[in-house]
Amino acid sequence: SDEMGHYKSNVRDLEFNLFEVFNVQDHLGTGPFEQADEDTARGVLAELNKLAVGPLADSFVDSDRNPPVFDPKTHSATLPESFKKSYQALWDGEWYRLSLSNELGGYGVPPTVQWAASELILGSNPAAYMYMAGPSFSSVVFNNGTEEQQRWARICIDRGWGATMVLTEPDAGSDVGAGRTKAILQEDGSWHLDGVKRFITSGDQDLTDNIMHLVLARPEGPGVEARPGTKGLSLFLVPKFHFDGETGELGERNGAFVTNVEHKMGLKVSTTCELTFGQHGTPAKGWLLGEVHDGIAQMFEVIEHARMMVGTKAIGTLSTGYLNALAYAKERVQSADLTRMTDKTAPRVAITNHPDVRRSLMLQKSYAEGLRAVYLYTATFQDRIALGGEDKELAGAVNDLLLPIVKGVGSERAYEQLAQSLQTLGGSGFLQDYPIEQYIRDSKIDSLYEGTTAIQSLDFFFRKIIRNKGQALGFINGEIQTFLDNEGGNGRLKEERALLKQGLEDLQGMLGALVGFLTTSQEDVRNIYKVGQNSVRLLLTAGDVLVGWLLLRQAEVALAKLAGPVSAKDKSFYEGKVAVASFFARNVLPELTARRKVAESTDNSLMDVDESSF
Ligand code: ST9
Ligand code: FAD
Repeated sequence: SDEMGHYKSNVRDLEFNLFEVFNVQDHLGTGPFEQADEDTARGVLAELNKLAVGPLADSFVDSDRNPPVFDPKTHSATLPESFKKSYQALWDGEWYRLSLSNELGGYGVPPTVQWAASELILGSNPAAYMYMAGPSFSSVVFNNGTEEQQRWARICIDRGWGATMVLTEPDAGSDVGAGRTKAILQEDGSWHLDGVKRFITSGDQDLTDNIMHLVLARPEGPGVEARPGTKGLSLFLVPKFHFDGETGELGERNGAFVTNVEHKMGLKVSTTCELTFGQHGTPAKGWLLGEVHDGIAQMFEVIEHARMMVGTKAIGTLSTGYLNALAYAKERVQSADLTRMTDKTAPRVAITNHPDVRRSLMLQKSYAEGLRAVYLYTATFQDRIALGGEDKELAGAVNDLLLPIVKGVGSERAYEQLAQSLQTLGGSGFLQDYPIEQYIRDSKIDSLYEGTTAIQSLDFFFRKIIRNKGQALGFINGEIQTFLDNEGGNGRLKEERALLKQGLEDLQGMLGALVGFLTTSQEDVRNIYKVGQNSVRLLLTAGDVLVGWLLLRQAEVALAKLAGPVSAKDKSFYEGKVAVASFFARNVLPELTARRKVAESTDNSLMDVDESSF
């Protein structure tokens, strides 16, 4: 399996989403996407796919077994040669341009197509994608920076420098506002940073000549007002090496040093660094981004993008996990067909014939393809934002609502279902001869960083639903309702549509219960705990409704295609779409009724259990 390369992509399904379900070709060639037409988009996927299944995937295993080496004397991390080759191939293809605006050298490709392309990199070699994020970080610097900082952003892009997002400290993880790293104003207008950050992705590496750290710190100085929590944080640009702001030529080493590289469960080639500022005899000089104290909001421009990236990474990994399991199952012969279980002379069959293997494979397919549809559906709202039409504001709110689902549900279901992919291989799944054990290790991080699942669920309920007054949620609800009323599908999928209707009602009921807890918390503050007990349940349930709905939308498209002439390959593909939508509706959606009952009957007995009794 190593010779073949680990990565099994699904370009057919990406194209199905883009051009048959969401019809992104309708706005290609217009406005900001003037440079790109459907052929360009298909060409991007085809070209990148070659790289993803080939040179990019090549170092996936080696760089897990031979992870980066940290030298504490020089504060530097050295990456494995195999990985550097993969990275170089990605960089040389100039794929970083995909996510840049036209102004900064981009290709005018819409977010939908960008994310579809990103899945191919993230499924093949996610760390390479992250090391290549310097140019996208530079766009945030460009959008928020002073004129001088905009020049720096261009230098970062032209020279291919790396970049990091630096929030976390030992005592400030989920609670970013607890951060203590300081930035002290200097007479020349720069700032000296002082403190220790940890878990910083790409904090050091030997792929790029320089690294631009985007650091949240607490400003101190005359006229600077100190404020508690996240609102008292500012964003500073702290380069690894100083550089000439006109030419980009490198100067002295700045005083931000990597003081440790963590040993991890997975995603080992992505360095996770302790970063110490100003404690090694050299000041760590930084510059305030845009000369305004608005750090957390500026950083959230990066975070929103990174959360979308993490969800897409998880979903891309699940997809290749499922396709590896499927390929194995088709070849593996074991046991007789269940109908002949008592006949000891019966022929042995491929395990795809066993009902339980089929159940598991179809559930993997449900989440791999359903969640792919969820992240691409989300990206359609990013397209609308970029197009800047009248519905731009609503599109922004809907994108915000969907991000915790892409990130939180994507990562949780991917990890859960990858365990099923491994199970499909029997004992062989446990071996390092196959990629699935590494997929599981590499994707576990996705439910942890960029805000844990619990944090995503609180964001979803309090910020994206309550604070938004249900506007974005109401919009999606309307979309699903319209779908239910239209009765598409050539008279088929009736029962499935009824199951989706019930699922949507269960979600509404669950949400109603949580809103009730929130309302009554004004009289009894402890009622808010009942929201906290159910927020992850709500998030996962919303994810299941979206998966169920989008799979059924896909099935309707597939049925329409099947009514006309189709190739044998497309026939299988479309029949698979109908089968997976029906399976998910019948096997998963009915579970939502039980979950709703659990939520509705929540009391606070859990909160009354003494800690010593756990
Ligand atoms: C990390 C990195 O884990 C992992 C991988 C890195 C890979 C790097 C490569 C990435 C490649 C892609 C990057 C591309 C770059 C971009 C390109 C773009 C073209 N939405 O609720 P409040 C803001 S890094 C937007 O009171 P608390 C907002 O300004 C570490 N904004 O919060 C708000 O003010 P207002 C990740 C939001 O109670 C303000 O925050 N760490 C949102 O003070 C305060 O809000 C985490 O993710 C939002 N959803 O603090 C931390 N939410 O309300 C997780 C808040 O006035 N913890 N704001 O608008 C949290 O998220 C917490 O909820 C908290 C709470 C820190 C926000
Ligand atoms: P904690 O916040 O201590 O959480 C522990 C547990 O408590 C979790 O289960 C959490 O869900 C739960 N919990 C905490 N608060 C609440 C709450 N209010 N309600 C309910 N449950 C709660 N950070 C960066 O700044 N830049 C990076 O590049 C970066 N890369 C990383 C790479 C890796 C490999 C890792 C492991 C981490 C990285 N991080 C990075 C840090 C990452 O974002 C944090 O680990 C994450 O935000 C969680 O913080 P924590 O680890 O301190 O966990």
